[in-house]
Amino acid sequence: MSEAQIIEFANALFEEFDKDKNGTIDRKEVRGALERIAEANGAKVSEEDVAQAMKDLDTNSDGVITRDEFFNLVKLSITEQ
Ligand SMILES: [Ca+2]
Ligand SMILES: [Ca+2]
Repeated sequence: MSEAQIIEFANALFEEFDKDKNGTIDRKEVRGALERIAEANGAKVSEEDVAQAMKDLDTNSDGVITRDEFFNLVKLSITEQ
């Protein structure tokens, strides 16, 4: 994937997670996203799952995930493969 494709992909994903379109992903929105993924696998989302996802995504620990934080993680997870 080229840099531009990664950004486009991350942007689309961010828009999908950011349900209220306020430019950040909060804990509730993370939970919603996880639940959708879990549902597809017939699994349940626990508080620990949400907490772990927040820890991974919210790198400055201010309780919300900004576009930059999200992009960094998407970039990292794509380029590591
Ligand atoms: Ca939001
Ligand atoms: Ca943050």
